[in-house]
Amino acid sequence: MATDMGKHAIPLTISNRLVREYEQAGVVVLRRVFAQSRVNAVFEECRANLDRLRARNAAGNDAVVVDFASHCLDRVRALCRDPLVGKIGGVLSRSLQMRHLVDHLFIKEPMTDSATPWHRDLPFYPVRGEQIPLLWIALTASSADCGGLVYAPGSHRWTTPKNAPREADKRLSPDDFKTARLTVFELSPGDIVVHHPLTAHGAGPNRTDRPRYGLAVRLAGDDASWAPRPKTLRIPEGETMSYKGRLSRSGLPVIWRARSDSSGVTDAA
Ligand SMILES: O=C(O)CCC(=O)C(=O)O
Repeated sequence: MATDMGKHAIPLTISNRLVREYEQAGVVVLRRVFAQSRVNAVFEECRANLDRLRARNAAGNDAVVVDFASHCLDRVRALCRDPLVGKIGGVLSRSLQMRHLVDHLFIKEPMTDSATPWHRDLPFYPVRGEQIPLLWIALTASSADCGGLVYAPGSHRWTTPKNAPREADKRLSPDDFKTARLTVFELSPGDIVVHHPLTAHGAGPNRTDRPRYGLAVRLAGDDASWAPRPKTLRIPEGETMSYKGRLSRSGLPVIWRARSDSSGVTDAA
């Protein structure tokens, strides 16, 4: 008799409806995935290490962007590699496993002037594929007034010559959005927005007296292959790989496998 030895249920139900919404809009939100107490502890860890994080700031302006905060902060690493994170990315992108590719901590302290320019993520990645979702985990409340992410739903499917993603066109022009319907999600700590690697997004400044912290966890699934190009993100775990190598040859950790997760996808709304 077959047994489920080695399997365990990850306590989160993701509906087929949400999977279809992700496929159509290229962006969805999941509410209260992580307990506020856990997310607050991650926020406190970041706050306590703010000077160290500022020293690694890749933003070049008054926002703080830290590549691989998971390499230096324990609670951040545990959150990035939580199987729940992998499951969300895996189920939504219909991948049977998920690797932790890279993470970025995005900090906008009160009265941060800098906006995040409109862009798509895929041209910045040294990988190719469709199953490369990003989970943006709200560590604080986030909304339009404090620099919450703004999305152009459906933009991952733009295929007209003007809007087609071009290698050289990492930054998108405001003209690309003239006819787009834009969405900003009001997020509480522990909520997660998931977007497709070609969904166009940006974020405004933080004009409030509240900090806005978000942890962007980038995942790589079954169809992701290694494709480093000039001016893409540096991912140390992939550097020994040959061009177009399978990610199974990289040191990138697998954080979720469908076959070890006994909970399924449900048709519940
Ligand atoms: O949080 C932000 O301001 C920007 C996040 C972003 O653009 C990304 O994760 O790709």
